[in-house]
Amino acid sequence: MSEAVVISGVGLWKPPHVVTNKELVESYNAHADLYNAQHADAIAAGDAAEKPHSSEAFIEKASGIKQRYAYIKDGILDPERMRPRLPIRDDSELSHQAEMALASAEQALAAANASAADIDLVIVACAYTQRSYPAIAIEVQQALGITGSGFDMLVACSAATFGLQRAHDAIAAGSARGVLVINPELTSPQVNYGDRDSHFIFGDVSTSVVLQRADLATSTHQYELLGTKAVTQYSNNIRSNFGYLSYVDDSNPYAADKLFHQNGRSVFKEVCPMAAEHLQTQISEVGLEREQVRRWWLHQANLNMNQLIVRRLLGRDATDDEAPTVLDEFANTASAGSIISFAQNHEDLVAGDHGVICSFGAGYSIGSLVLRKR
Ligand code: CO8
Repeated sequence: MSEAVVISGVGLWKPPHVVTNKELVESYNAHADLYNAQHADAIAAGDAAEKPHSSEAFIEKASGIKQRYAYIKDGILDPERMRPRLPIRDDSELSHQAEMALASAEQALAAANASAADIDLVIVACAYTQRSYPAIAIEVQQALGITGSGFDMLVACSAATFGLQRAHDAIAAGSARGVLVINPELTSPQVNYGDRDSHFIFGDVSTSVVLQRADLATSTHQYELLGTKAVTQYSNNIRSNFGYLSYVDDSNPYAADKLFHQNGRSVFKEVCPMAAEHLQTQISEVGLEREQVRRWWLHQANLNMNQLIVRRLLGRDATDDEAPTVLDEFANTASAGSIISFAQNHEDLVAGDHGVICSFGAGYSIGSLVLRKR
């Protein structure tokens, strides 16, 4: 029989800068005015579309987002730039994403009462890595003095839960005693801050989780994984065409299709029922009833989306205690959202309480883990 696996520690690192909806809307509107003035003739001739103004009221009502954190704020609010001014570091320096990763990883190790010697595998799981190789995970592994191996994996918004599943399987199969799963979500360089439909959606953050063989874990708060479930179904409704082929393509490597773009309405309509059904199946598979789940640490893309999913699942609204919201403070942090929710809302559970971590997003991809507090 395979060993029981527990989450023994979690870490959350917030970037130092806050960008409010007000700041973002003011800069976007100034950018739109500039664009419209510069393209006045083309707009009048019907050859270009006018950029309409954004609105704080719309953003909060449509998404529940009030602010987001930025790793680098400089440049984002400049109407003539609309992207962070991220200094490129020398190859000999610690990379930006490794720095973010380390900040949350050290917290997770401390919470797990664990050290580098307890970890055999480092997985960096997120929506983008800043380079193809060497893996950010290997850079972090070296910085922490961990022996064993490390690799990066990209599954957009479900990278964290898919990474946790990989970690669980490695421990259950006996190939690792402890695994560090890190989500350094540096989303701001991929946001099109000049696009009204998506300029407000994302924020930067880093989260980390330590998983261990249950008999080796010594932390105060431990959560046994009763089951993990990951599914994907191809969709073009959330897409970024940025990639290594940009070098051989003579089109603009910075064009809007190279950045995050989506058909948000379709995503909303298609993903909500998929996520509700996935969660229902997942908890049934581990022998639980919906009302036995004490807490839902849901993906944080959109407040209305989460409310709809919970309503479909429970047949009623959930309280914030049952399904905590963090996207008002953090916005959508790609795969880290459900882990932030877990990080901030897990210590009050008592032994025997059940909870579910769940993500959903581009791919489409849905990942979930059923936990029981020990
Ligand atoms: N200000 C004012 N008005 C606006 C704005 C704005 N900023 N944006 C749109 N409007 C207008 C529209 O033009 C539209 O006007 P009209 O009715 O006249 O056509 C009206 O408001 C309504 O627009 P929408 O239909 O687009 O509005 P919705 O109510 O559907 O809300 C949302 C838009 C918030 C995008 C919503 O559809 C949503 O959240 N959908 C789910 C999206 C989602 O979860 N996506 C997942 C993306 S994350 C992911 O998978 C990971 C990717 C990797 C990370 C990427 C990091 C960069």
